[in-house]
Amino acid sequence: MSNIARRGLHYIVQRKVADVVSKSSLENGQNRVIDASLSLIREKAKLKAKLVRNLGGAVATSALLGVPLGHNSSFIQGPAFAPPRIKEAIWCGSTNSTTEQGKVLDDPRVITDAGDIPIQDIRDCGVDDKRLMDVPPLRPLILGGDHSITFPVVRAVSEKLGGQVDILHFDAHPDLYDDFEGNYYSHASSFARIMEAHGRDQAKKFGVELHEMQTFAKDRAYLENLKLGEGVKGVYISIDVDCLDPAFAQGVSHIESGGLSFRDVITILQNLQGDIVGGDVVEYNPQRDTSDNMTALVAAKFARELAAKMSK
Ligand SMILES: [Mn+2]
Repeated sequence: MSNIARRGLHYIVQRKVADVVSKSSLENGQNRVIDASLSLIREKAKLKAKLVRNLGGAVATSALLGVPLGHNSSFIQGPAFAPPRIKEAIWCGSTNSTTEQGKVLDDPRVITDAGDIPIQDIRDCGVDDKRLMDVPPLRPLILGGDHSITFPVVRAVSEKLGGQVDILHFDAHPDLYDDFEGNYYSHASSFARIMEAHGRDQAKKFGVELHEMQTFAKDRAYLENLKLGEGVKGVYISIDVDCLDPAFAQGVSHIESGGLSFRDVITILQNLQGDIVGGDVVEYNPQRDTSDNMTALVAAKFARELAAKMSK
C-alpha cells in the first residue's frame, strides 16, 4: 500500500470518529461560538458608547445593529442578506455624508455601528431568538432582516426603559396575524406579538390607530403633525421598506402597488415630535433589487434620516 492510500484510510477512520460526536458536545461548542460573537458585539457597543461620551454633548446616539434574520419570512427569502448591503449604502461615497437637516454622519455621536448579530449560529444551535434581547445598544437602530425582529427589539427596549413605548409603524401590511402559516413568530405576526392582538377589531381594542393608503390624502395633514410618546417612555419607529410604492422600492419580497412615496414617509418622520428610543428598517430584499442596488440606497436613506432624528 502506498503512503497516499494509507493516509486516505487514516482520514476515513478519523471522519468516522467525528461523525459519532455527541449532540451535547456539538451544542456546547456552538454555544461558545455564539457567546463569543455576542460578547464581541457588547464590547464593541461599550467602546463606541465610551467614545461618544468622551466626545461630549450627546444625549442620544443611534447604534446600528444588523440582524440578518430571514427564517421568519414567507413567500420568498432574501431579507437575511440585507444588513451588509444597507450598511454599504449608508457609507457609500456616491451620496452626501450629511442628512437632509444637516447632521454629519461621520460624527459617531450621530450614528455608530455595533456590528451584526450572528443569526445563522443562533439558528443552527436551536437558540430561541429571544437571546437577541440580551444585546441591545441603548438606542438601537436595527437593520433587518425580516420584520419578526421588531417584537424582541421592542420588548427589549420597553424592558430596558421600564415601561411602554408608542410605536409608529410604516408598512404595506399590518403584520397582525396571530400566526402565519403556522409560525407564531412570523414576520407577518410581529405586531400581533407586540400587542397580542389580531385583526382590525383587536387593533381598535388595543388602541392601534390604522391609516390606510386609500384615505392617506385625507389623513396627510394629521400624519405630518404627529406628536407621540407622551405619557410613555418614548417612540419606536418601524419602517418596512414595502410601505413604499414599488416605483420607489422594488427590492422587497411583497410588492404592493399604491404605496407611499419616499417623501411622504420622510416628511412624517421629520415633522414627528417625540423622543425616539429605537427603530428599525426591515424587509429589504437584495435578491429582488435592481442591478445597481437602488432599494439598498432607499433603505440606507431611511436609516440615515432615522439616525439623524434619534440622535441629539
Ligand atoms: Mn410589509
